[in-house]
Amino acid sequence: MPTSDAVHVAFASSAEFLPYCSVAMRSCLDHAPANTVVHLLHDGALTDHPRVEEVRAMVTAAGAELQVHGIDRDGLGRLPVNEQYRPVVFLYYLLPELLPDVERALYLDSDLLVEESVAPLFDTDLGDSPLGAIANVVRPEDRPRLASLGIPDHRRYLNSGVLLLDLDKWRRGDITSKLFEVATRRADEIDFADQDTLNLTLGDSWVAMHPRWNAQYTLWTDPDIAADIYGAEQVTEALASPAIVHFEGPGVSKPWHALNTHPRRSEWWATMARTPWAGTRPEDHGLVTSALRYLPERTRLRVYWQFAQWRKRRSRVR
Ligand SMILES: [Mn+2]
Repeated sequence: MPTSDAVHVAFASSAEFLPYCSVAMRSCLDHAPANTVVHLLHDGALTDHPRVEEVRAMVTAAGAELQVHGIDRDGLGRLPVNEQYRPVVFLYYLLPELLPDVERALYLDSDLLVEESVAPLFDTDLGDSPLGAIANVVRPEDRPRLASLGIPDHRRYLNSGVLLLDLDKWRRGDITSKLFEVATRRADEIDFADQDTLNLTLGDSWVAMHPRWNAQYTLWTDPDIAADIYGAEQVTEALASPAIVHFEGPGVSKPWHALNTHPRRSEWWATMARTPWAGTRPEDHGLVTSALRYLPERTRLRVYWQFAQWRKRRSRVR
């Protein structure tokens, strides 16, 4: 089939995240249209990685095609990276040049679970905008930070976990260069790597899509705050039938963590069982987290946090 009619879905992964990325991929393929091309972006860590061929076999068996794109990390310049954000999070910025003949691409994070076909999302009318995205649920305590960055309306701060890129418009507007320029110049102010940079660079020029396409964890934990962003009706719809569940946030927010309690957690593990990483154990699975499961949720997370701090200090001493 001609590549121009294909649905292009891009993921970016480190070696460490490859199992989680493959769950996101697997869930996408479970509902994929026949003409799906999956793109796996990496910063060199997956070159000759023994398990990439297992991922390819999974994608091919689902009737889709896998294209792997290795990017030389020296070419990325000085980026606002830290312990949580590695250069790999910026790789989707390069999609317009990696896929020069492709008109649009969907970028998906590795910490999500796709629940239905992404074809309608891929076909979203973007009008004159270069990007479709879903607003981030910004908690009140996080809003002053956005204001200090120069983002006046927290409802117009996008979450970068699910993005629809009009690659032609990105190429025409040289958006990739602008993003790297902002990321470099404002590196000291930027906390949320690619996401802050995208918001600072694109400002208001993105189309807000329905939150069911990027149903963030905060919909479940803070539905009232989410209603302030999307309206109560969209929150109800997203919670009732999320099309893509996004486990954003650190540590225990991830479904692969031993202390995660998201309602879709077991579905995520059932999907993991159908990847090359079937049989993997939860992160931090052990005596401590097993014991902590008996505590009420609030206490459990506080005690776990103290335990993690203690463990970190101990490992520094050694
Ligand atoms: Mn994410």
